[in-house]
Amino acid sequence: MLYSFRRCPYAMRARLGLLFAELQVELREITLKSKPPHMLAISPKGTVPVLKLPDGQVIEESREILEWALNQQDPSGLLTVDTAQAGRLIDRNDNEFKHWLDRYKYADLHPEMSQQEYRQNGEVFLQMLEERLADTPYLLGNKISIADIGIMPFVRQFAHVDRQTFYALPYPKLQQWLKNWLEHPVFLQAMTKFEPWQEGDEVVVFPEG
Ligand SMILES: N[C@@H](CCC(=O)N[C@@H](CS)C(=O)NCC(=O)O)C(=O)O
Repeated sequence: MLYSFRRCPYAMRARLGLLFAELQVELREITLKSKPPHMLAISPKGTVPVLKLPDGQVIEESREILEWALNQQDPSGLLTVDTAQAGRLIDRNDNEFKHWLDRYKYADLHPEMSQQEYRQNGEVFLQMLEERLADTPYLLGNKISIADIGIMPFVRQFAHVDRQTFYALPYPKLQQWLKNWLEHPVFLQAMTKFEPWQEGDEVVVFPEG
């Protein structure tokens, strides 16, 4: 069972992992303002995504959910890459890029630097992604890997702070990579809308069908 929040990039990462792994889960959409007591009971840190497995094990880090899903089955070969390198890219995303992304997005809450400076700090990571995409359509080569789906939701969030500014930056390969992702059927499926879950609701499965 997955507790998820549609707009959360970490939850998107988990949902993308489940979809590429072709796994189906019971989905409980939440709102961050009103987290279900059962979610907090199984994962007191109170962040989404949270995955509870049938054996009772709880996975409460998006990256671990992504890795767990693809380790169950990986029909598209997202792990058929240098996984250590993929891990380093996701580390940089989570530890470095996310820091600047949050400040860029909520610059008014962090007046120590200007929004432009936050954006430029975030662009160090984007520049590195652009270089990776110079010769291949995906971050680790010619096919989608765990790095692409682990990072894509965060680049999307960065772009959507100010789309006009993002698409005017000198990162044509990255812009195309993001555009392709935004139209990718698996991403569109990951963004299916669900009503917030309440105790007593009928089971919702993800993906549907
Ligand atoms: N390290 C966690 C971070 C998850 C996270 O921070 N999720 C945010 C939403 S995007 C959240 O649930 N925040 C709790 C809150 O805002 O109350 C992971 O990778 O799963």
